Amino acid sequence: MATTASRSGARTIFRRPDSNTGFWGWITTADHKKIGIMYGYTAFTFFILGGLEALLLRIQLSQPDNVFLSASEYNAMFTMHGTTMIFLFVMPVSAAFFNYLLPLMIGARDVAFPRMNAVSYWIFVFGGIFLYSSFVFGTTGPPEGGNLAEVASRLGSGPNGGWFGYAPNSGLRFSTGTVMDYWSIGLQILGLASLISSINFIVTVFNMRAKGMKLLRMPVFVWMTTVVAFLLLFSLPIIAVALFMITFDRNVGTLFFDPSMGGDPILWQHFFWLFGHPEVYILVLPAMGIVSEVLPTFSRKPLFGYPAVVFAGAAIGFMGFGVWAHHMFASGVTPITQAAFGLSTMAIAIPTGIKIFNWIGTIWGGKIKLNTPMLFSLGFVGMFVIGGLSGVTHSIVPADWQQTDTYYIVAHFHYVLFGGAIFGLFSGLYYWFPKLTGRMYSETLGKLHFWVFFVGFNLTFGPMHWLGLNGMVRRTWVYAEETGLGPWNMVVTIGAFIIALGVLIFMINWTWSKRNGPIAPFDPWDARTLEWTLPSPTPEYNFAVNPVITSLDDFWHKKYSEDADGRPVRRPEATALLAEYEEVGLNPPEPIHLPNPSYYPFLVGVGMPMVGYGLIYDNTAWGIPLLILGAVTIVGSFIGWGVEPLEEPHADHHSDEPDHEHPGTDGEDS
Ligand code: HEM
Ligand SMILES: [Cu+2]
Repeated sequence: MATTASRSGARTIFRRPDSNTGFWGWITTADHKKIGIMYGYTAFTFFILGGLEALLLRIQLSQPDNVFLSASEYNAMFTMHGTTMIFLFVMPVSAAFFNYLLPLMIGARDVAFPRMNAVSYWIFVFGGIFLYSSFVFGTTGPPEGGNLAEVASRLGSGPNGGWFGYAPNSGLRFSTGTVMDYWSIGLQILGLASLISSINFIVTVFNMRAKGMKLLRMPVFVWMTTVVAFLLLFSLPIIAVALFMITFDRNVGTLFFDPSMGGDPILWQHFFWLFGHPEVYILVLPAMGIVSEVLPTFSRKPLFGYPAVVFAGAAIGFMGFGVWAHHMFASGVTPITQAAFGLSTMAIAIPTGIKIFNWIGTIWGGKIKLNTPMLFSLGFVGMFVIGGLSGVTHSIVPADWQQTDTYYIVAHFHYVLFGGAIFGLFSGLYYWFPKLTGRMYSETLGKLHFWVFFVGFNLTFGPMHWLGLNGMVRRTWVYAEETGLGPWNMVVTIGAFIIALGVLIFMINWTWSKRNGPIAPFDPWDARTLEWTLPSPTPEYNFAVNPVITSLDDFWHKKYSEDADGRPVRRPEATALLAEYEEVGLNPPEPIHLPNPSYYPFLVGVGMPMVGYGLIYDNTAWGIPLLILGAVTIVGSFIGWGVEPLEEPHADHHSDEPDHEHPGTDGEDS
């Protein structure tokens, strides 16, 4: 049975939370699955917000000379739409997948640092709330010395400098209100959350794998998670530095990015894109990992060229750090720079092409089952190819001069991020739904969702290609009737509402099936990875007995052998094996230690916005006190956490022996 915490009392500041259930059970949990679920729901809430912002943008652009949104409202909407989708949806929902699945797929009981994992989540939550509180408290101001009276509604009081926050617009000279402080400090907080979890995932992958799971026996999803964690580890410090500099420029009077005082706004662009391009792979590699699990399962074949897919993923991650200036071809960088970055950008298409080739090889000749996860994965491959090809057109420098800052670019990156990342992530949501909830989703609604998405998506983002090539500029709230861009813009807006309908269908399916769907078996898809050997929903302790792995796709090989032509033949003993998994999985032979809940991760999160508000309002009487209180909360929580043992001594089962089969599960502290 799972550990229930005993009280320690003596050494800790608070009485230790001792319940794994109810409201406080969620707030204080250190269970990677619960944290993953909370990540998922929180991220999805932000997806709805980012989507509503997109719909407002599209209503405004549906006809020429529209007056639905003011310019300042439009600026806040597109900035927060982009910022939300990237930092508050795709990144955290990927973290949700990592959290829930990574330990299950490598045969571990939790991540390496369970409470640190909770810290990441709570910092993310409070960072997101802080960023969005700009709509409540933020102020926009006219440029310094400008006489334009700024009449901003609350809707226009979000950050408004674009998701890339280009200097000098984001500096104090052109943005005298507080909204860009919310942006720069908010992203700093969110970055911290991702940085902490990246370290956690790297340590987990390298130390917590089940016996026999060599690196090249890890599922591709785990591999892509690892690559993403390294990308985060190396790219987030770059934007952290840049955000510190802009925060200092705005609040302390430094002049890093102010050209009139010898600063350099182009420096901001280098910093931002040196982070920003790897970030694109951070967004899309998790989806590539998901697709690499789904395609083989529903093609009933092994992944074609596993080592090539893994290697290509790592190569994409590595090369992703050498292409950033392709975002700056129009900023006046030298011809040599343009040539070099044009070439490196073309080169990155090679490992990407390898992956696509391998996915097609996987489907080729397979016994394909077209249910919902498979449809979304196939959609991913198709849409991602379109986005990738238009991406290659940007690598040709003179062509990019025409395309940059037009809707052609907007079309391109939505094909990659929506057609790619989002389709892949939805594929994963359906695929692992049974493991998560213990029930099956409605296949009819799932397929309907896919087709509505597919049609809506292409109606929305397809026409943006020719709108852009016909001169429709990005980040502009109106266009004139004479441009003739009106009709296609109406089509785009209708498409956006069709996408919204798809999201609605998904939500209905999810909430209904979670309670009323048919009970899910252990292994509904006849899959290949370790999580499918576990009961659905996954029990708190994950593995009743630590698994031992002898090959890639170990579970599959236990169920299937091959005939002379290489076709899979079900082993006669497979049925008995599954029954045994069921029997053991639900009845662990020995009691299992689990990390105990803790208040401190939550409190670390609470401290973050206090510091943020303190920094912004340091000129008021309460600013500095709040900042100090926030800092004390954070540091105090870390100290409290430091003296609190990960696992309380357990009454009925206690062993000081480390678990040799599974180093790290016992005694490892965070
Ligand atoms: C619901 C479907 C979506 C619609 C209708 C939509 C619409 C738009 C539009 C019209 C713009 C351009 C605004 C402008 O330049 O004036 C935009 C920008 C952007 N979108 Fe989306 N979008 C959607 C989903 C997504 C998703 C899923 C992501 C990311 C995963 C995303 C990321 C971005 C980014 C990064 C920008 C750039 C913002 C900026 O220039 O600062 N969008 N979107
Ligand atoms: Cu790029």
